[in-house]
Amino acid sequence: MELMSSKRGLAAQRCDIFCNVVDNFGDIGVSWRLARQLAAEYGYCVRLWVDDLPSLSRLCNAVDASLAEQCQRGVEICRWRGDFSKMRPAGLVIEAFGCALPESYIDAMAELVPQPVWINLEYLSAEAWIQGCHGLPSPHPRLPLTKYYFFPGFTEQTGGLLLERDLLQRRDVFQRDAALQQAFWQSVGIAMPAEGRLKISLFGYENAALFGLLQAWAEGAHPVLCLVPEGRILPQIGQYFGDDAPCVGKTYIRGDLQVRVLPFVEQERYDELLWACDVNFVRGEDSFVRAQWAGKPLVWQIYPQHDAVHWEKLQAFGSLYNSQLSAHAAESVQALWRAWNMEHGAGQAWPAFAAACAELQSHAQRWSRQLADNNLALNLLDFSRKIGRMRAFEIEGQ
Ligand code: TRH
Repeated sequence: MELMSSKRGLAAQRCDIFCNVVDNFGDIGVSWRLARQLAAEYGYCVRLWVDDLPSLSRLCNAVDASLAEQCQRGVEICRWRGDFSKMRPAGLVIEAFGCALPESYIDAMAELVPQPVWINLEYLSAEAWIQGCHGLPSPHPRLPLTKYYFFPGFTEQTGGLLLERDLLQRRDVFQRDAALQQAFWQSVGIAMPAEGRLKISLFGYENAALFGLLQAWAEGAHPVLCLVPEGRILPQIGQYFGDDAPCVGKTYIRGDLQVRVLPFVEQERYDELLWACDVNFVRGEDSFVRAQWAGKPLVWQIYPQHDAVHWEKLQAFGSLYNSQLSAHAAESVQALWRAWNMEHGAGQAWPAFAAACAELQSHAQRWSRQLADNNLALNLLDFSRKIGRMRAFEIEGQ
């Protein structure tokens, strides 16, 4: 690790990302994705400071959770430590989701000239108010430092969404190429699903609406293959099929429904699951965005917040996403999303959604292309350069 030998000048193109894992995989999922992209596509030397390495090792199996420092996929991964006073901060500092930087690191930032660009990467929301808050400064109460709020989002007035440079191209190749799809299915231990079977990936939190939904699939008009990555919803899958030890590799069958339990795969491979399915149930933030890039109909289980503000977020995204759909398709999406998030009535809402799938499919493709022009990593670097130029100008003027 580099010591703070000089207080003048910043090493070029270095970025520190700080991630405090609150729960699940969203915080680290977004931080890891951004870190990889800044390193691979923009040549940044990225250090990712994370307080929960076991969670990261689920997204990238090569990560050894016992190591304090290691390099994976071009990113220096460091265990979040107590004392940062001897650390030279990078020129670009990203605090993921307001995770509160260590005081000793903030003090070190304040001593640098020019100061690092300090960005708080916020949670994603489609609510209109974020457009007015995106890019706003927040002066430090004690030190001569400013932090900037950077809001991901769906409109041009926001920071956009994380999207790797070649993702949509790779998706299109995959979706056209049966051999690639076959290789994917094989890699998760499944023979290429038969034509005409609706493939549904199901990644979610515990949800009481699951039983009705599974019943609707079992009794429905189309044969369904449901792929469930190992995780929080799995015990309920077991409960529905009368198995108190559901685990990876198991298959359950009822009526026209077949359920397969998949391993939790590495982050890059999860995209392939989304691309290979016809409908994707996703949750939180990062899988929700990836499902949009997959260009397939999706059902979003929003991360529930105790003050219920998630309902407004769900509504805000629904209004944007559904505005380009016919009335009956929009209604079917709204009804299933509401039922899934209310944990009641998803089975009843399913048939209308399934009937609208052809329209939802073309809409999902259009939607992904429409969003692709607003690239978060690019916007973030442009923003940080703008702040950097402003700083240099201020110093010159002193
Ligand atoms: O895991 P999530 O529910 O994460 C969160 C957190 O709860 C967080 O605190 C909250 O603020 C946020 O949601 C809104 O859902 P998310 O965001 O979809 O993250 C899941 C990550 O796991 C994502 O990067 C995709 C990845 N993943 C894999 O890498 N392999 C897999 O097999 C699966 C199913 C997911």
